Amino acid sequence: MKWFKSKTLYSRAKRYIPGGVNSPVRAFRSVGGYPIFIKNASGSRVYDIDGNEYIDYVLSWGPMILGHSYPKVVNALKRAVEKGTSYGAPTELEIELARIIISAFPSIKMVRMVNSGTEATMSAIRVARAYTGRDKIIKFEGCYHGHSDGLLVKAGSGATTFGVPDSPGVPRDYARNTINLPFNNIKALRKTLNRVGRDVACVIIEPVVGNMGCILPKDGFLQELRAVTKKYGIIFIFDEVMTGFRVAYGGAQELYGINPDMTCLGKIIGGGLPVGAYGGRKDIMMQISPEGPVYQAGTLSGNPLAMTAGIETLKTLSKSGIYEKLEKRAEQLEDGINEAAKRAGVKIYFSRVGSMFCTYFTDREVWDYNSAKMSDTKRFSKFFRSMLSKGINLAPSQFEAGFLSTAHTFSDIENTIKAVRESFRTL
Ligand code: HOZ
Repeated sequence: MKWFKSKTLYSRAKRYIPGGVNSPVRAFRSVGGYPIFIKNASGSRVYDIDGNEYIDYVLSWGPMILGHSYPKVVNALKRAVEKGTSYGAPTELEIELARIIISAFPSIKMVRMVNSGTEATMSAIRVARAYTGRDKIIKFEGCYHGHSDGLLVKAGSGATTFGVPDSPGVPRDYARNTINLPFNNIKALRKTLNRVGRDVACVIIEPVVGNMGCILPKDGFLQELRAVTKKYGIIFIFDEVMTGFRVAYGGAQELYGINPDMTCLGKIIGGGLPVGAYGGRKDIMMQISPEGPVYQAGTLSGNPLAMTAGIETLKTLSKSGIYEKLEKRAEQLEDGINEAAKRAGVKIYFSRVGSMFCTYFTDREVWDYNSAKMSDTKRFSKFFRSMLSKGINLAPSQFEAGFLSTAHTFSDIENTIKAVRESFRTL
């Protein structure tokens, strides 16, 4: 496989854009080489500028659950674009998307649209602080909730990939109000809450962590979190930017039976267009301006194109059999990768919830940030490069989740497993 054009474009991009990319992990720094520049995408495939074809497991980092260029979404967008691309005024589309979200997530009684997951989490935390009159927040090591100041403390995703989980530029006073605790460790949380429980505005969590690979909550962990946050009057926020409409139609809260106070969404609800949303209990959401005093606004919030793509995507996802189909394909992939590892004698830990997964190169179980960091990232890079050369597009970092779409066929997975077998033999 040749990547001449991508190489040239990357040199050009670096002249104008820091690192040549608009989001750090895309630069391929941790896996070596240069990014492939995408020309177009359709179904389970992406095509690069050099004419190479890949089975895609990045899926724009999650949103494309129906595959790329899903005809219903594309056609609806074509019709919508003719009507104007932004009005900065309310539309019926916003009500429809809000209605669909609220009917899928019983814990959400009201919802506000924004433009990204970062905006959603940042705004939800502001509301939680205003509602409780408290400043401190608790997050978990390796969870990534976007790049707003107070959340870039021991953060996952690119922050972990590049070894700067605590970003310079975040005022110390800000970071001081962020308490970081180990994921899946209820004892550590209890101990902290004993000390400062009444100063904490919210606990924010990725219920399935997709930003240090894919880490599952241990049995009872989320339930315990729900109970202790209630005890201390703390707002419990589920960051379901990745898991919402992904691990189940009603997200991780449906899967694990949790009723958080607030939920953040993004990715899938925009059907591949820039969107985010935060919602939750009515008494909390009524704090938001113009109903209440908490300010949050945005010119492109509720954008008609993003609403249209989101509505069409969620309508399709609500049809029966979709999540069962995703589960079947994901199981096929999991079994194939585990079997290939066994045959090749490569130690891996394959972690998965529904159509979200990660292959760690370690002989231990992965339950938190420290165990995720034990993965052999050099081995991952070698694996990544080998897979890419065989036409399989994985996320270019050990600390990102992989995703499947309804467009991935049985033979796509078979071909992927074949590439995995060959790649494992070379490690
Ligand atoms: N933080 C995103 C995934 N966890 C990466 C976004 C991107 O590079 O597009």
